[in-house]
Amino acid sequence: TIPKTQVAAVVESIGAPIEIKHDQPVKQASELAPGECLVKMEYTGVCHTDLHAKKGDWPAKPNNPLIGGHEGVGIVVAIGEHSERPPVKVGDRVGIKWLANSCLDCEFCRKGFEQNCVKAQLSGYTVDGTFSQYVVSFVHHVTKIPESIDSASAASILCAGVTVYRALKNSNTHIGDFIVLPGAGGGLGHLAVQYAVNMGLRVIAIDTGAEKQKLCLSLGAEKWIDFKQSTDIVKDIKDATGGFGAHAALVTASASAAYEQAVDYLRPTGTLVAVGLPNAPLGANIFWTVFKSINIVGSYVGNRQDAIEAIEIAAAGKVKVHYELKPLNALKDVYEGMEAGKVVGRVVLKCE
Ligand code: 8ID
Ligand code: ZN
Repeated sequence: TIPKTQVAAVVESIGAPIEIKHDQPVKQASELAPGECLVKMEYTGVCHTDLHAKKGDWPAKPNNPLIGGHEGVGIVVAIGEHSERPPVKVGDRVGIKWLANSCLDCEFCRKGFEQNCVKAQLSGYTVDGTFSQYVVSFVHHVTKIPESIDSASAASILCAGVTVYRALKNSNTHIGDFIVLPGAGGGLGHLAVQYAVNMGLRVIAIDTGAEKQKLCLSLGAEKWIDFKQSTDIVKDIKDATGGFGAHAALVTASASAAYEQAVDYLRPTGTLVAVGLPNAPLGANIFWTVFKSINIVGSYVGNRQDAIEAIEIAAAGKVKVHYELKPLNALKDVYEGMEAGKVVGRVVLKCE
């Protein structure tokens, strides 16, 4: 039976503190619209995007009061009546990603850019997210979770994993190429290291601190650069790449400083993939961008197929989320740790 109320982490207004509330309503089966499903949450990862949402520091503002969270796994407990050919059924274990729903009929959806649909609904931003016990999501966009991966290990693939997986597809790289990963010790970054190594790329990890260094090197990065200790990141990267610079940079750092030198340390024809989301201008020198034939691309989460591929690779054991498990009511502390750059890999919360 579905309870009438639940526990959820709520942000009442932009910048307000996280409150753990015990009286949040749960939408009942009979109240679900066609296409909606109710998911009983098991685990949810905490993404830096959730912290941006809590702070309201992006130009597009979140809904408030807001239940954040957009990389979660749970069980479908109800499906809206008259849902058209639902690809999931009650009892299925599914993932909830940032892109909660899209129209599937516009130009962008048809071209596989579901994330750019003008009617896109975003989990934990424009619709309530996974920092709760029950979430209303959408049958055509939830991702089935393969049996061979447990829910806590799968959760962060639904945002961090799919995002860097898709971003690597956008990086114009091939086996043997060098890729620089600023932010490599964080949630997205440590998964980028692993998907990149799986592609046969040679990874140069940039982040800070001994723990993140150890993690990145253990995951297969060939070179580590501590951005707080290096006096010349461009030289360090050129030295590590035979003097030419890297073929690609995939920036997952949430600070704009991490973007500043990318065009300088890329080799001619290299690609800068922008993923980390500071609300700031991209400070690339136009002359060198042109003169070196540099590509600059933005890469925004992934579509349904990217999510399926990213989770299957993880389920096959080729990519593992390095996470610390905490209760839902630890969210406030997790945000503080994240703000201070202290989260190594990911934090995953148990939703009950
Ligand atoms: O679709 C997208 N493009 C997408 C999807 C999901 C998340 C974008 N994001 C965005 C988030 O909103 C956030 O801005 O990616 C950014 C990173 O998310 P995250 O991986 O969840 O954050 P984190 O775990 O805090 O990791 C960030 C890492 O960057 C390092 C930090 O030390 C941390 O390990 N870092 C920073 I801050 N400045 C750096 C610098 N100058 C840096 N690393 C290298 N050089
Ligand atoms: Zn995210």
